Order: sequence, then C-alpha cells, then structure tokens
Amino acid sequence: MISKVDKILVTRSSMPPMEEYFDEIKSIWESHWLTNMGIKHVELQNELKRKFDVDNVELFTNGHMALEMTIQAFGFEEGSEVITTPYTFISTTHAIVRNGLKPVFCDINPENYTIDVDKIEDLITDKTVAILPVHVYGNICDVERIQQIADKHGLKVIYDAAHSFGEKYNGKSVAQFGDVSCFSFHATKVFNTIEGGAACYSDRALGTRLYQLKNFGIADEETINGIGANAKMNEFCAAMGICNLRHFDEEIAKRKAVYSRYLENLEDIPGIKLNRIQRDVKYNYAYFPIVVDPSVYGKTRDELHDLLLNNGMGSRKYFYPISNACDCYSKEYDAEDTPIALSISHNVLTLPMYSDLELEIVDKICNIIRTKCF
Ligand code: T4K
Repeated sequence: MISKVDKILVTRSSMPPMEEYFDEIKSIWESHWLTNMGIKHVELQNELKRKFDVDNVELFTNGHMALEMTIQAFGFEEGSEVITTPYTFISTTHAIVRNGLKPVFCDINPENYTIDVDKIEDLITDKTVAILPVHVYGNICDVERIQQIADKHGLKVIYDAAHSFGEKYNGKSVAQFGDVSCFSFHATKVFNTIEGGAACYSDRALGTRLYQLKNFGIADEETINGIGANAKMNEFCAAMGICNLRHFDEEIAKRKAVYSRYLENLEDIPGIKLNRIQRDVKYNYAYFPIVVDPSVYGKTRDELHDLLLNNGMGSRKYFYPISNACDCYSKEYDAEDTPIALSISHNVLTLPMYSDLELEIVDKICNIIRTKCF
C-alpha cells in the first residue's frame, strides 16, 4: 500500500528560503560576472575558512574534482601506490586511478567502517606515496594513528572528508587533519552548494597548484604550467553555499532530532546494528546506516530494502558494491582481501536522513523494520 509516504527518498536537499537566494544572486545579475573566481566565490571561500577554522580553502566544482586535483597537485610518480579504503563512494577510488596511481585497499574497522589502522603498515611498499582514508558517514578516522604511520614512512595523508562537513574531533575542526581534507558540497550533503567541493590544506605552495590546476593550469595570461582542467565553482553555486551556511546550525539540530528518533525506535531490535556517535566527535548526522545480521533479524538486507521500498520508503545500499568488487576494478582486485568491508557492504542499508524528515515518517520506517511488515 502506497500512501502519504510514497515519496520518501534516502535524502532531500536542504534549500534556503527562495527569497534569500534571489537576494543573494541579484548582484550576479548586475555584475554579469558568473564564474572564474568572482565575488561570491571569494566570499564563500572566506566564510568557509572561518567555518573550517583553517587558513586555506580552495573551492571546486564538486567533491570529486577537489580530490582528483589534490592528488594531481602532489605530482606523485605514475604507478605509485595509495593506501585507501574500498568502503566508500566510487569517487574516492576513481580519483586515485584517474591520476595514474594504484589504489591498495585496506580493510575497515567493523565498529565505525573507517580504514583499519592496524592493517595499514602491512600494505606499505617502496612504491607507497600516500594514505587516503575516508571519514565515512561522518565517522572520523583514527587521525592520530594515521598521522603517526604517515610520519614514520614519509607518506602524505589526503582525507576524503566528503561526509564530514562541520564536524570536530577533540574540539578540532575535521578540516585540519592530514595534508589535505577534501569535502563534497553536493546536493545530497549536509551542506550543499548545489554541486561543489573544497580542499582544505596548510601548504600554500600546494594551494597555488590547486588554484591553477582547477583553471586549466593557467598561471597568468601568458603562462600555462600545469595540465589542469576546468573545475571552478561558479557564482550561483557559491551564492547557494553562502545562504545554506547561514542555516547550517539549524540544519544540524533538525538532523539530530531525526537521528535521536531513529535511535529511540531501533535501539533494541535483534539483528539490527546502529551506527554509534564516536566519543570526542561533534557529529553532523549525515547518514543513518544500519547493518542487518540476517541470521538474527530473520530477513536479509535486500529483503528489508525491498520491504521498505514496497511501502514507499527509499533506503540505499551505501556502500555496495565496495570499490574492489565493482566491475571496473574486480578483475585486478579480490574483494575477499577486505573481508570486513565486503561483509558490511552486503548487509548495510542507509535509511532516509534529512533535516525536513518528519518524525512521524521516521516512526513508520522503524515500525516496518520492527514488525517486518506494514
Ligand atoms: N567521496 C565520497 C565518500 C562521497 O560520498 C562522494 C559523493 C564523493 C567523494 C564525491 O563528491 P561529489 O563529486 O559528488 O561532490 C550521491 C551523490 O551524487 C554523491 O555526491 C554522494 N557522494 C553519494 C554518496 O550519493 P547517488 O548516485 O546515490 O545520488 P542520487 O541521484 O541517487 O541521489 C540520492 C538521493 O538524494 C535521491 O534519492 C534524492 C536526493 N536528491 C538527489 C539530488 C540529485 C535530492 O534531494 N536532490 C538532488 O538534487 O550519489
């Protein structure tokens, strides 16, 4: 039976009030300056420096290009190895491979699904140049251990921070960890610029390369010294970011209420494992993943997914398949080498999560999960 709830999707973009956005873009009309690091671009960049508590932020057309160009900016030798997680959105892996580098997949921690730091050192070879972990679902990686390993072996650390906008660990902004942290501001994220992304970094020389690479490698009108591409955030996207940033605290408070309601409802269901907020983390409530143990719950993840869907509730299998099991990589890799990531990918389901999600709908979703019928 499809009712009022027939259009519930896994997420829904947060929008500022329409008038506020119109006000923000008026000056773009007046100036006729639409892109190429205009006034809105610079304004958002400055606001994000404050928000992230960092000195340097480079804006991009999306999170993927922030990651891909960051890797390019380091100028690693072709064929070098990057230790990363297969438990992520495919963008992470593609960004490495599209730079002519080899991803080396490390298994994950079964509690928070981030890279298992105890397994990183065994994967280091004389070709390893970097570690590229992901703060998946907004769960923060073991940043201290990762930095210790990187320092010991002379490796760069590039965080895929796509899910962790606005978070803090031990009071420190998540954007401050590693050599670079790359964020996504896609429409589906807790903070969106429609499409967009950013790289936060400390090395100013790296920043100059990033700035040039996102604009075709142009250094000045007569000097092109890098093989760049076009990955600049335009003025309309920057304006959306300026507006959404004003409402960010409100966004997080509403998400927190949704998260708490899920927790209340699902806490004691045998065979359903919930994602716990880590100690010392100021969380952003980006996703609500559950992991189904079919032998205890009595239904598989796929059966639960279909049951929800048949009742108008769209959940998603983020992240299935894992990168090393995807068609484009599975000939080169064996997903059995990362058994924990593989197992979780077969059992995970991310439930609808967004700030405007009505608590009544959350109750309905939870009731389906609890009763296994509608
Ligand atoms: N690294 C990680 C770890 C990532 O998760 C991502 C992106 C990236 C890097 C790359 O960042 P970006 O280059 O994308 O900035 C979505 C997003 O497109 C993607 O940004 C995100 N991760 C990934 C986890 O999810 P799809 O293919 O699942 O999106 P789609 O179109 O099925 O949308 C999901 C739901 O979102 C829809 O059911 C409804 C809602 N939605 C979607 C759009 C497009 C909206 O409410 N508004 C919208 O405009 O990939």
